[in-house]
Amino acid sequence: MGQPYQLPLVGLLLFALIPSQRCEICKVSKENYFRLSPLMRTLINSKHNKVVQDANILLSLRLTGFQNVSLDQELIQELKGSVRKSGANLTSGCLALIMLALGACQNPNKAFRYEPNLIGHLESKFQAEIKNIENYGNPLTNYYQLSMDVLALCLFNGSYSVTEVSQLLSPKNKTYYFGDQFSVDTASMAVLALTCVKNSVTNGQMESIITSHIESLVKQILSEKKGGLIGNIYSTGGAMQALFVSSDYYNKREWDCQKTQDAILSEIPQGVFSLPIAAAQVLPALMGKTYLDINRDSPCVYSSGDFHISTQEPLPPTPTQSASDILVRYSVVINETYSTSVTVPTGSVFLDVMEAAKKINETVFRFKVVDSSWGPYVTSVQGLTANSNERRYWELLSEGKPLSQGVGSYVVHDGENLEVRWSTY
Ligand code: CBY
Repeated sequence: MGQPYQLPLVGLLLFALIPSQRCEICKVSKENYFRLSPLMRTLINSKHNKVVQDANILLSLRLTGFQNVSLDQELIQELKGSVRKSGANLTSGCLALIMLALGACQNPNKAFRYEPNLIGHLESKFQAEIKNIENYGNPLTNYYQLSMDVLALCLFNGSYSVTEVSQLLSPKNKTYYFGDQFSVDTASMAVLALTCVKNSVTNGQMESIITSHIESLVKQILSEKKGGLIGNIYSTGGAMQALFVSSDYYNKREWDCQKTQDAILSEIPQGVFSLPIAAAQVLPALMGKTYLDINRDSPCVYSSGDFHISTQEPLPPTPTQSASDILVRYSVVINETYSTSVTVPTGSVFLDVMEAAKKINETVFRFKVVDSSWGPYVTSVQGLTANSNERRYWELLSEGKPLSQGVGSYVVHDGENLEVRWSTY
């Protein structure tokens, strides 16, 4: 073969190598930091008053190195206060998250780490989760929180049984499914936890069992690729973290990290990360960080220099809404279907539709919500209440498809068919 033919071949070969190289260093470049500004603004301007949300925020800001001393102090005090005041009532995952946030780096001003009794506290909460599985077949909370428990115990030298953890987070059975839907969020958190555990075991047989769990979970996470996203927009950041730490277990051609990053970046201006917890969960992956980077010996870096964030509220989006009303159909599905049509102002959210339906027929459409870090969560409709021991919940759907936002965020459209369905997960 002569020279002229070889050149294009060499070019082709180099081109084929590019994606794998890109994947290793997949983080937003300095020139693109301005695209993260809306996320930063959301984190900084959020009202700091919800424990889970604020633990997510502190963790995210500390991991990404974007932090200022006063906000750091404010969040630390708040989280320490909640542990002291209501520690016993916090869920295991919430406590684990607080530990991850407080332990994410050392505060240079004080020799502060985390409350020493937090580890013991988490160990007993984790045991209570396991007891509940033994008694009722399901954890008190869910496997996402269980994975967070394992991650925190592993990173901070808490005690747990490796054998128990490997059984608990094994990819078989219902652990990773809500109904027939694979939970990318849960699997990603489990990959992080299992990777930490794997790195700490010395028993070769145990290591290979855990490795096979990770391999299988990674395969399933990758099978949820949709365009650039993995699962949905809210699970993609976590999935990226899982794929960062498990690059030995998939072929580089199976995942184009840059494409995933671009897909997320292009959604930021649409306001999809306007909930502080959503912004906090996606940010570490965009900066190339994972929850395994929580390093006990690294100092907290306070550097806002590269970001040039003004904490000013963003300009309100250009009004695209007209003052007109829209008509939607709303159904409550148990065994029977109870339907009605309601008129709500343009720009209304799912919750407004539920309120309007309740006004039409209180008996059929009455409901209760509780506040959560992701906004209002529907606990009961017609007096039927969600229950984690029975894995029962109220599922939200539009045109028969599950929604990826809660009732307080999902903006409804004219002519849409909305549904709350009594489901199992
Ligand atoms: N966090 C947790 O414990 C929550 C873990 C989580 C996997 C979470 C998603 C992922 C995350 N990143 O935080 C999760 N959801 C769980 C475990 C659950 C179940 C809760 C059961 C339990 N006992 O803890 C359950 C019931 C299956 C569930 N989520 C229900 C719902 C629906 C809520 C409807 C209602 N009744 O109000 C809903 C709206 C799905 C639907 N179509 O019905 C839902 N979840 C959604 C959309 C979400 C996403 C929120 C996105 C958003 N912008 O609002 C989510 C990020 C999350 C929160 N759920 Co759940 C998943 C996603 O879409 N990527 C730890 C703790 C310390 O707080």
